[in-house]
Amino acid sequence: MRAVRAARGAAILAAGAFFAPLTTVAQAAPLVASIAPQGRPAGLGGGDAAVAAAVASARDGGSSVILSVSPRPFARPGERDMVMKVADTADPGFARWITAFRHRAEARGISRRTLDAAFAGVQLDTDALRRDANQSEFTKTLWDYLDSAASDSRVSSGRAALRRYSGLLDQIEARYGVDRQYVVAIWGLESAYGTHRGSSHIVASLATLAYEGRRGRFFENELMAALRILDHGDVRAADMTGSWAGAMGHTQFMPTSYLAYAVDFNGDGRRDIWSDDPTDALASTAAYLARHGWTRGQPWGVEVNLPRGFDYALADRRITRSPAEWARLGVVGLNGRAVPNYGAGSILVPAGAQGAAFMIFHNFDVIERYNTADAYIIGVGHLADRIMGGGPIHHSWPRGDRALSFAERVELQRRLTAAGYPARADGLIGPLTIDAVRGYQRAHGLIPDGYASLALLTRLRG
Ligand SMILES: [Ca+2]
Repeated sequence: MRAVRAARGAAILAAGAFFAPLTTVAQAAPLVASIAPQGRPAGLGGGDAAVAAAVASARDGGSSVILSVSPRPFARPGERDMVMKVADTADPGFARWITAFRHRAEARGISRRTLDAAFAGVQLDTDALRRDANQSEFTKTLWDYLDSAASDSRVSSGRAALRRYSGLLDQIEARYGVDRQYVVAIWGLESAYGTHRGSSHIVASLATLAYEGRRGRFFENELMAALRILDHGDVRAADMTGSWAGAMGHTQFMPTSYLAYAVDFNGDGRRDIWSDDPTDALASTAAYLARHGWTRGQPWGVEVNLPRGFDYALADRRITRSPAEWARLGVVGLNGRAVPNYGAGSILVPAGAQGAAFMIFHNFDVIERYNTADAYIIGVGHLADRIMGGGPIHHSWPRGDRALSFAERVELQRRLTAAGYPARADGLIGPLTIDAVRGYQRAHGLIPDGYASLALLTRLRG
């Protein structure tokens, strides 16, 4: 995300995401169900300033995406401060923290009855602590991520969901103006169409992460939101389950996002995103996208052919042109003709000149509000296309490349800086780093595609 977009995109990230744009995705565990890169539906995370800051710091970059446990958006603060103490479940400090927190919650208007029910039997969630500490240690490339995001089974399950819920999706589309395949694709990535919604007790997980402190303020804010939901009666504390970092239900809303965007679509008086029936969750997701400016009928992006000799300096999110203007520069659809006029678009080359190129539109930015990782956005968009019958991405990826580790990204940034191309050494490949890479490439006669590859690092090492 890049600094510029960070503020905007911040909304969706929830727990921690880190998200760097695209080339690699790190994850702490195999992609089981959700595939969101660990950023949390930001939007879903709400407009919390702390999140915005975390996101801003997280997203400088271009080359790697941190996926979380379930490749789900989970905003990650960054891999640097992953060190953590391991506390045991009987930690007396945690009990004291809960007591103090309850006073703060009561002062904020949460009823004692809700607090009693919410904290009954709550213990430190060591699983959440462990995952929080480990989540960004593994790295996955964009192409590996996309292979999973749009696997044959995820595509066929998505098509089945489209048929099974066609009536509901008709109503949701009519009400919110959000194309159904995107709602279904988010559902597919977030919880494998509801089959992996998470079984962590949300209050215990959030309390643990708030107590642990590394991102205490963020999680306390989410915990407070969770208690408001309980206070309102939408769900019982025992049924408020989700992922270890607080994302809940079919489309993994963080509590603050739920408060801001969830809807009661079936009219039973409760905004229920937790139960087997996905009605409210799918409508809430559409409401979320609508609220962030979804343009009906506009694709997230389309794969394009770049002309020989294309000036890669133009492949920059900050540069937008109409499809007709791009066509004049030789950028056309896979059929060789100008891309239809979907509005202004920019060119994205997530793996540099050796991989696929896309013309992305405003809806790309809207999906970004759900999770800022470029890999996630491309994953949602591509899965949506596949669900509607589209084919695989046409161009190949540099599959021989592996993802840079965090230490290697930092080393790359240090070496670029030392070579006269300033890049903050934070391990996050964002606009600043991409610009530094381009500067170095340009000065050395390389294609200035901004791709932070291992080959570039090797070259910098001399
Ligand atoms: Ca309902």
